[in-house]
Formats: sequence, C-alpha cells, structure tokens
Amino acid sequence: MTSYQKLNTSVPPEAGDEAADEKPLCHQKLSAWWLGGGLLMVAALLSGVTVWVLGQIWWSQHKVFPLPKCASIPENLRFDCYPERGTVVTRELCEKRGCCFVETDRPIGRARGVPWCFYPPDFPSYSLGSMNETQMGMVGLLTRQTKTYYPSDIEKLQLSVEFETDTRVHVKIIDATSPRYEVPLDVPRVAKRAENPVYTVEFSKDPFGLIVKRRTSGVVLINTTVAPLFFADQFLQISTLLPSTFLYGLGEHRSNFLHSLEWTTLTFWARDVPPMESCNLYGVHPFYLVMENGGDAHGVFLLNSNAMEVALQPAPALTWRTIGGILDFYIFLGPDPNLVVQQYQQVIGFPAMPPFWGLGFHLCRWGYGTSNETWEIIKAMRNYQIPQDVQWNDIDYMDGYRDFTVDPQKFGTLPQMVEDLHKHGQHYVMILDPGISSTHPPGSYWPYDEGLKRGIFINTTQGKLLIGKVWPGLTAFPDFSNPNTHQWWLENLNRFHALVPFDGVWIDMNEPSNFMDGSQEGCSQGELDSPPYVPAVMGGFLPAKTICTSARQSTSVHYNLHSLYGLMEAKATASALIKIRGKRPFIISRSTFPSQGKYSGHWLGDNRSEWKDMIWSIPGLLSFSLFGVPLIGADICGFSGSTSEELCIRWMQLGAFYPFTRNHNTQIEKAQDPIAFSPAARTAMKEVLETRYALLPFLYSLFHRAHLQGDTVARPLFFEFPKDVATYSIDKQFLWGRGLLVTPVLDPGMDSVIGYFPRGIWYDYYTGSSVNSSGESLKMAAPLDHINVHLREGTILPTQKPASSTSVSRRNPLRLIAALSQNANAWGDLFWDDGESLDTFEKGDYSYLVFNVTQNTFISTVLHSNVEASYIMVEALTVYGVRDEPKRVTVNGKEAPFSYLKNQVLSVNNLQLNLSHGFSIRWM
Ligand SMILES: *[C@@H]1O[C@H](CO)[C@@H](O)[C@H](O)[C@H]1NC(C)=O
Ligand SMILES: *[C@@H]1O[C@H](CO)[C@@H](O)[C@H](O)[C@H]1NC(C)=O
Ligand SMILES: *[C@@H]1O[C@H](CO)[C@@H](O)[C@H](O)[C@H]1NC(C)=O
Ligand SMILES: *[C@@H]1O[C@H](CO)[C@@H](O)[C@H](O)[C@H]1NC(C)=O
Ligand SMILES: *[C@@H]1O[C@H](CO)[C@@H](O)[C@H](O)[C@H]1NC(C)=O
Ligand SMILES: *[C@@H]1O[C@H](CO)[C@@H](O)[C@H](O)[C@H]1NC(C)=O
Ligand SMILES: CC(=O)N[C@H]1CO[C@H](CO)[C@@H](O)[C@@H]1O
Repeated sequence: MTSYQKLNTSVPPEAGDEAADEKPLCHQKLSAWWLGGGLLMVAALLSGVTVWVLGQIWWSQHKVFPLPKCASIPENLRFDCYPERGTVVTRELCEKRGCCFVETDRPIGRARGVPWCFYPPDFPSYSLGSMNETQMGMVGLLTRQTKTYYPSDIEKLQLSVEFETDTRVHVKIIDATSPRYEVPLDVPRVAKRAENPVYTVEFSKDPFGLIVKRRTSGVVLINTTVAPLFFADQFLQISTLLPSTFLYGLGEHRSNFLHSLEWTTLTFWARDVPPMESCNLYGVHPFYLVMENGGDAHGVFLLNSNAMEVALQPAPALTWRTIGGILDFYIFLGPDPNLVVQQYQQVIGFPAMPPFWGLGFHLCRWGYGTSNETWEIIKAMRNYQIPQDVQWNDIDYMDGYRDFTVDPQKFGTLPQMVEDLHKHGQHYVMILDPGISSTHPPGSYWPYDEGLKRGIFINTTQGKLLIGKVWPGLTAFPDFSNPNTHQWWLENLNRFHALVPFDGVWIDMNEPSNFMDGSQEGCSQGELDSPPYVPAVMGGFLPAKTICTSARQSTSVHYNLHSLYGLMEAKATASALIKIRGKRPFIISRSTFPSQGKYSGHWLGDNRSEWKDMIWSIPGLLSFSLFGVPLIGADICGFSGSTSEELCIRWMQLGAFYPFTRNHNTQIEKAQDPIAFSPAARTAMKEVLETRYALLPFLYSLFHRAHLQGDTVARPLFFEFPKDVATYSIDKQFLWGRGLLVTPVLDPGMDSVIGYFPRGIWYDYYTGSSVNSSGESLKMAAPLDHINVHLREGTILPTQKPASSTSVSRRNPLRLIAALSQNANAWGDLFWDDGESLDTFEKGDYSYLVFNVTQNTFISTVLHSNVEASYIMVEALTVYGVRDEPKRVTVNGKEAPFSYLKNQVLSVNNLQLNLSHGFSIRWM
C-alpha cells in the first residue's frame, strides 16, 4: 500500500477486482487493539517525535530539494519512502524523511499506485569500502554516515559474496560488529569456490549497489542501486530492478501464478485466515523465480523469518522489507526454470519421499460426529468400490478438543475402526493442534502436566507461562525450537499411538493460531510487539490472532521464530513418526517455511466450496511446487460453504490430479464425499479416481525425482516450454512431470473447455488420438463425466490396473503407454520399491527402470533392481502415434499378436513379462 491510497480512503478498494468484497481486512489497522493501551499511544507519539527530530537533522544538512530532481524520476522508478499504513502522508511528513513528494493521478479502479512520497536519487545510503578476496569470494565493509528515520541504524555492515557453485551465488549482509538472529536452516556448506560461474558480480560503491549479471546474455538480474539500502535494527530494506515482468513464487498468497507488478504488496507472516487475495496466509516462502526475456530463468531466496513485505512495481522492480534478522540472499542462475527450482532445493533440502498410500485418495470432514458414522462412510466407499486409501478425522474425535484424547462416547469405536482400515490395507490420519489445554486439575491431563514439568512451553516476556485460547479453551503452546519439546511430543504421540494406531498426522493451527490477540494478558508494549515499522499484516499488528511476538522461546523470541513454528512442529512430528512406526512419515501441515518439504506436505487451507476457490487452487499447487513442497492439494469440493453436485464433480476431476488428493468438508454443511451424490456423479468421481490410481506408478516416480534432485511434480507449462511466452501466464492447466497435461473444466455449465497446447504432438490420454499443435489454444469436448488429459509426444507412462486401494493396485499388472514423438522416439522411467520403508533409495533397496522407444523398438532397461520389481508383471504395451500399420510384432524376438487402430494406436496385450527383467518389443 502506498501513500497514494491513504489519501483516498473514500474510494472503494481495488474496484474492478471481482474479489474486492473480501479483501479490505488485510491491510486495515484494528484500532481497538492499537488504541487499547494508552502507553502504546505515548510510544507512538515518542517515535513520531524521534522521526521528526531525525528529519529535522537530515533536513538541516540537506536544505533544499530542487523539485525537478524529484519530478524527473520516472513514475515506475519511484520507490515508496512512506510505506506505513494508517498514516495520511502529507508533503510535510514526507519531506521530514528527506523524500520527494509529488502527487500523481490515481489510476482508475486501482487502490495502489505510484507512491507520492519517494526517495530522491541522493537519499543517504551505505557506501562500500574496498573488497578483500576470501577463499569463497569477497568481503567488504558497508558504512552509513547519515541516520535514517528509523531507530537504531546499524552503521557498519559486513557484505560477503560467496561463489558457491557455477550457478549459485550467496550474498550476505550482516552487522559487522555484533551478531543478529539468523534462521537455523541446515544449508549444506560448500568448501570450494566455483570455477566457471555463469554470473558476474559487480558493485557500485557510493551509494552501495549490487549488480549480478548473467554472463552469457549480459542480462542484469539484480541491480540494487535503484533505491537506498536500509539496515536498522527493526527495518531492513533493499530494492532491485527486475529484468522482466514474469515473476513467480513469493508465497503463501492467493494470487495468479504470474504476479502482477502493478504496485502490489505481498506480506509474509504466518497467519490463520481463510485464503483471501492480498493477505498474509499460513506459510512464508520468500523465494521468487523470474523468466528473463529469451527463456532463461533465475531465482532469488531471502533466508529471513521476520515479518516481511515484498513490494512490486512496474519498473519492473521489487523491494524486500523485513523487520529483523539479516539480509541473506541466494541467487540461482538456472538457466532453465527446472534447474532454478532444483538449485533452490539444494539449499533448503529436497522433499521427503511420501509413502505410496499417501498418493491414494483421502477422505475427511469436520463433523462426522462419531467414529461409527466415519466408519459407515468407509464401508459405503468400499461397497461402491470407490478408491480410498486414507480416512481422516478432524477435531471432533477428541475429548473436549484436547490433543491426544478420544471422545469416549462418540468416538469409542475409533481404535476398532482404525484396525478395520488396516485390515483392508487402508490408513488413518488424524488432526493435532499445537495448543495444549491448560485448565485441568493437576494429574488429569498428562500432556499439560508433563509439559509444565519439563518447561517446554512458550513463556511471556516476563518469563511466565503464556496462555492463549484455541479449540479446547485456554492453552499453552509447545516451544518446538526446544529439543526437549521434541522428546515430549514423541512421548505424547507414542502414548496415543498405543491407543489409536494412526499412520499419519495432520498438523493444523500451527501459525500458531490463537483465538486471542497475543495472550490472556495481552502483550508487552515494547518494540517486539509494536515495532517501529509493522508490515501490512492482517489485523495491523504482529500478535493479531497469534501469540505475543515478545514471547520467549528457548532459542530466541517469537518475533524471530513465529513463521518457523509450522516447520519446527513438522520436524518434531516427522522424527516422532519415524521412531513410532519405523516407516516413512506422512504429515500435512498448514503453516510452512522453506525446507518444509523435507518433513511434510501442505494443503491450501480452509477454502470455500466455490468455483473461484477451485480456480485458485492451481496457482496454489504450482507455487508450492516452486517452494519444494510437492505434496500439495486443496480441499476438494471446498471446505466451508455448500458445494453443488456439478462443482464437486469438476473439483474431484481436478483434485484427482492434485499431488495430494483429499476431499474435506466442514461441519453442518451437507456431505460431499463421493457417495453423497447421484449415481451418475458417483460414477464420474469413481472413474476419475481410477484414472489417478492407474497413473500412480508414474506419479510415484515423479515424487522419486523430486526427492532425488528437486524436480517438480505438478509443473507449470513454461517449465517445459520456456521459450514459449504464451505459456508464461497459464495457471488453469498444469503438467505432471514433463509429459502429462491436465486441462480441467473450471466453470459451471460447460460441456467443453479451451486449453493451450504448446507446439508439438499431443495425444488424448484415454484414446491415443493426436493433435499436432502449432502452439495454439484448442476447444475440446468436456462433458460432465470427463476431464481432458493429454500426453506430450515423446513420453512413456507406466500405468497400473486400478483397485479400491493402493495396497491392492500396487500388486496389479502394468500397462506401458508410449506416445511417440515426430521422430518416433519416446522415453520414460519407473521408480519402484515397497512403498513405505525408510530411505529405500539411500539404502539401494529399490528398482529403477528406463523405457525407451527408438526405431520401432520399445526397450525396458533395468538399471537397478530389488525384489519388489519381481512381484510386478507387465501386461500390455500401447503405443500412440504409430503412423504405419505394422505387419508383425515381436516380443523379445518372438512373434506376438497385436492390434492396430486407425487412430495410429498399436496395442500388444497379454505380455506376461516380469518387470525385473529387461525386454524389447519391436514392430515392423
Ligand atoms: C581487508 O583486509 C585489510 C588488510 O588485511 C583489513 O585491514 C580489512 O579489515 C579487511 N576488510 C574487510 C572488510 O574484511
Ligand atoms: C543499475 O541501475 C541504475 C539506476 O537505475 C542505473 O543507473 C545503472 O545503469 C544500472 N546498472 C546496470 C548495470 O544496469
Ligand atoms: C457404535 O457401534 C457399535 C457397534 O455396532 C455400538 O456398540 C456402539 O454403541 C455404537 N456407538 C455409538 C456412539 O453409536
Ligand atoms: C519458561 O518457564 C519455565 C518455568 O519457569 C521454565 O522452566 C522454562 O525454561 C521457560 N522457558 C523459556 C523458553 O524461557
Ligand atoms: C506437425 O506439424 C508440423 C508443422 O507444424 C509438421 O512439420 C509435422 O510434420 C507435423 N507432424 C505430424 C505427425 O503430422
Ligand atoms: C534410447 O535408446 C537409444 C538407442 O539405444 C539411445 O541412443 C538413446 O540415448 C536412448 N535414450 C534415452 C533417453 O535413454
Ligand atoms: C482451492 C483454493 O481455493 N485454493 C486456495 C486456498 O488458499 C490458498 C492459500 O492458502 C490459495 O493459494 C489456494 O489457491
């Protein structure tokens, strides 16, 4: 938000935006809290005085600003000098900061616009002394002579640049004299300086600026000389020009996949709120990817966990603004987008391999009411033979919403239900919230008693137990930054597992969410709860609907640790599940932070049963693919509100292609599981789940590649077609891996859908009929029982006969589908193991096969094998795009029967080949 907006509060926000009705809350200051303490007002006044005094000092040094200097700065290059919300910026206030004040026209129908208060070219910044060579790169000293208008400028900074790999440079700016908070992320250390970097790093000395260029193209990727650097204790800001407007990432937000640079501000601060545009949401991912002109890509990661903002403007330029920690940047040079995301994950860690069953269909709702009713649904699903691998429960299974308890009346049969799931090769996942009920007589609630005894809860700044309020009423909050808390959490999970042998855990409310602001006793009035600059967080202040930011945790204050809460809880949960079950953990977390994928997946939060919520889920998926969290999905058919049969069918069709596929509903609303609908709807849902189950060997292999090297699973089209600019804004279609294109229907009342097909041959997944696209949008039939799925030329997919759970389908025979390229080639692979043991790849306990078609010959090559592959038969090969009808087909040199259809589909059935042996099939 800019000064501009503040002057025009009477104009409705963002007119012309279809969702204007649901957004005003985000940037609004909740004055009740703000005005609550008189002290606070005094503090505010005092800091106002400070600003004024500093302004006067500055002013007296600089005297006059020739207005032309201000007016001559192009509007798009005006960097906001007054980002504070809730203040009407006048010329006087602005000039006190030593900034330019120029009024510009408000763009019609848009709340944000060119800032009226912006930095002049000579606004004081840091200057850089000489640089010294180090083993890994260079270091230099940055000094500031003039104070800024924020308290506690740090006058001496150390800049270090490390050439970590040929495609990665690490730029770190810290306080040169005393240590500051740094995010405890285990980044693998690099010992040797890169030899042939594809980038150059240059500096402007006074004012300081960093310039990073791509060596091959000369494109300037980073240029921070456009605006002054700030590094005060609680206000750090750096701006850069961007080489193009194609910017992605920067989550968690609800927005188009391709960000708008029309004066947009994105806020980062973990927050429990139903997804709304322009709000800070559950997770924090300060990483962006830019497509440069020409198809190269680069990425930038700011490793910082403090409340933060990124301001985007059409220069194109980007401003990072954070209120603590250090400036710790990793820059990734790609050069293609797949490589950028891989390089990012080399820093934050590769995602965990999920258990095979975790890729099956999950069913959940809040408000089944009883375990018997939950069980009835499971039985009905089996009855209709609708694939289901996992049943979940929301908080209604608990006794008084307390963690690690079961409602003895309503959920008395839960242990038996879970046993029954296991007997059917199915699995069980239940919710846990971090808040631990604190209102029980001593001796009556172990988690609380024991937590208190061990001192593992978060304290107030005065050192007393911090009490907030969540579902069970008053609660204490475990401090997951403390290793003792991990042990206590493990013991709790273990005790509960003895009662209810769950298989995975859903960790919710871990922003952490609090129904109170701060705590039962409010918060301190100090600089941690009310910092000099508050980013545009929802609620207007940091402790809004979470705990006090001044709260004490064992490794730091909550101010620094807040957005890491979900990550740290997931880490504790994953290690506990490994100890308890000895198998791969399955965890879905609401709050996330970089490196989350190592421990958990994510769902996109409490979305509504509306068409537009379904549409938003695709950019959500694609963004989390960028963030290294491939196990991602939205609540199918929507969480809150009432779904319609048509919406739910379309959403089940799309959701069958979410990497993590769960239908979840809230209480009271009508049921939305597949059996709740008409026979026709039920059949459509069953069929699309069967399509998913058929594709699971392919999906599982994609997850292997994600785990191995950070490949994406749900993939944006431009990752595969980086030179096709038409793909850059596509977020209504997506790929699985490199070769499966999903084109869902996202609007009501449709029997067709328009999708974009990048240049090349695309085959209908179901029939093998092909279209030779010149890079065009095509309209396709899409009756209510059909989702369009296409195979890219050159792809080989391993598919498996579906069944009503993966425990059965995993043993079924394979059908290999090869989609030939123009040159009649194709390639594919298969990773196969027992689906749940720990570290199978790392221990070598897996099979890996490569499939290849050249010169009318399909070859399966076993590159690594274990016993698992020998359980699987290959039953059929189907080849799409065989232009001439073959006269003969041989399997391992022996004549075999086949069929050939006019749409150029060759099928060879009844193969009976063991997967563990290589084979060849030839047609001539
Ligand atoms: C650079 O090296 C010189 C000479 O050893 C030393 O005095 C100076 O402090 C170094 N500067 C930095 C930023 O490390
Ligand atoms: C960096 O940006 C500044 C300010 O816009 C400009 O003067 C300078 O030429 C740019 N440097 C490069 C290498 O593009
Ligand atoms: C659940 O079902 C069991 C077995 O049919 C029955 O004994 C029990 O009373 C039921 N519980 C509830 C709460 O309905
Ligand atoms: C919180 O207070 C308890 C009880 O005084 C103490 O044992 C614990 O160490 C404190 N924790 C932190 C992080 O200060
Ligand atoms: C597909 O179209 C391209 C031209 O766009 C052409 O060169 C190619 O031969 C066509 N391929 C097939 C299989 O029709
Ligand atoms: C496919 O097989 C051919 C012939 O053996 C080989 O030249 C080609 O490299 C293989 N392609 C892949 C991707 O393995
Ligand atoms: C399906 C849906 O609406 N998904 C949205 C839910 O909210 C997240 C934000 O947490 C968005 O990113 C999703 O697009």
